[in-house]
Amino acid sequence: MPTASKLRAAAERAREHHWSPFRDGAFSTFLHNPRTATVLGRLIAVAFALCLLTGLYSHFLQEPAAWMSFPTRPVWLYRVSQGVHVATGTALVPLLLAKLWTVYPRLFTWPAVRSPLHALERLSVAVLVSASVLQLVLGFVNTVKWYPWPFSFRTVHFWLALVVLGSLLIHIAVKLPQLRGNWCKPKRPEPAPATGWSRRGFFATVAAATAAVTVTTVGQSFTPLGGLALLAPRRPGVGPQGLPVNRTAAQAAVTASATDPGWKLTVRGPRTYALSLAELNELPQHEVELPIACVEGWSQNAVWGGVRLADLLKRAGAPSGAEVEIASLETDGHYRTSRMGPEFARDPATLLALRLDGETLHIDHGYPARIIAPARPGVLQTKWVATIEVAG
Ligand SMILES: Nc1nc2c(c(=O)[nH]1)N[C@H]1C(S)=C(S)[C@@H](COP(=O)(O)O)O[C@H]1N2
Ligand SMILES: [Mo]
Repeated sequence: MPTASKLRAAAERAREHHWSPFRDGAFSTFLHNPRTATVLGRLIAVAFALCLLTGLYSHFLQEPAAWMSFPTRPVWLYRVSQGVHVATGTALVPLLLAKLWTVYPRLFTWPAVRSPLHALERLSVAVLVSASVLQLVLGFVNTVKWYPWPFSFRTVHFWLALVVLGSLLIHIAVKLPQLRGNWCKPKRPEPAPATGWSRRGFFATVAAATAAVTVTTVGQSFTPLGGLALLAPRRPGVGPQGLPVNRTAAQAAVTASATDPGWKLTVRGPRTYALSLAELNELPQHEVELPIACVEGWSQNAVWGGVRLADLLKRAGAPSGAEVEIASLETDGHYRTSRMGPEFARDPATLLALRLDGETLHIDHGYPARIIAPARPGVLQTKWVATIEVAG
C-alpha cells in the first residue's frame, strides 16, 4: 500500500477513537472558536502595527536611505518610540501564545489539504507562525544583550518583519469573511461551557500575563516604573555616574588610548585641525539634557556638557548641509563609527560631550569625549571619539 493511503487509513482509524484530535467535534469549547481568535487577532494587529512602525523608524535611523531626513525634536522621540517597540514586542509574546493556543486544533483539520488554494493558505500560516515566533525570540534575545549568532541582528530582524507583514496580510485577506462575521459581539450569547474556562476567564488570564511582562520590563525606559522593572536587563540609575553602560572601556579595549595624555580630537574638513582636551575645554561650553536610548530598550536622561558639534564643524569650514562621520578610538567593533545627517550635525543640542552631570565623563561613558545628539538611537552616540570627518 502506498504511504499516503496508509497514513489516511491510520487517520481514519484515529477518528473513530474519542481521544483523537481528528474526530468530528473535537475542541468544541468556544475558546477555540473564531470569535476568540478574532478578538485576539485584533489586539495582535494593533501591537504588531505599533511594533512595526517603531521598528522601521529605528532601522532607518541607523541605515538611512540617501533622501531621508529625521526630526530632531522632541528630544525624547526615539526614547519613547523604542520604549513602545520593546513594550509591544514583549506584549506580543503572551498574545501570540494565546492565539496559537486558540487556533492549534486547526492543525488537525482533516483532510490536511483540500485543494491547491487550501495548501497555499496553510503554507502561508506556517510561514506566519514560524517567522513571528523567530522574530519575537530574536528581539527578546537582543533585549537581554545576547547575540549568539553570526549574522547581523538588525538586518535579519528587518527582513523577518517584512516576511511577517506579508504573510499576515495574506492571512487577513483569507480570513476576511470570518473576521467580518466575528468582529462584533454575538447578539445571542453562546451557551456557557459545562466545564473549563469561560471566555472572560481566558481573556482575563491573557490580559494579566500581558500586563505582567510589559509592566515588569517597561520601567527600563519609562522611569516612573523603574522600581517595577524586575525582568528588565538594565535598570535606570545603575552604573558609573548613575547611568547604565552597554560596553565598557575595557570591553572596547580603549583604556590605554582614552587615558593617553597626548589624546587629541582631529576634525577633518576643508580646514583640518586637532585640539587637546584642555583646548576643547577652553571653547564655548553648553549644557543639554538628553537621553541615552539604547535600541535594546533601556533609556535614561542625563545632563551633558561640552562643545557644540556645529561649532567644531564651522571651525573646520564645513558646509551647513554636510554629513559627518564620527570615529572612536576602538580598532574594531560594530559601533566603532557612526554617520550623522546634517539635521543632527547642525542641531544646537548636539554636543561633543566632555561632562556628565557636571563631572568629567567616566571612562565607560566615553572619556575624553563622546557624541550626544537628540532623538537618536544609543548605538549612534559614539563614545571615545578620536576623529570627526566632514563626509563628501
Ligand atoms: N565607540 C563606541 N561608542 C558606543 C558604543 C560602543 O560600543 N562603542 N555603544 C553604544 C551603545 S549601544 C549605547 S546604548 C551607548 C551607551 O552609552 P553609555 O554607556 O554612556 O550609557 O553608547 C554607544 N556608544
Ligand atoms: Mo545600545
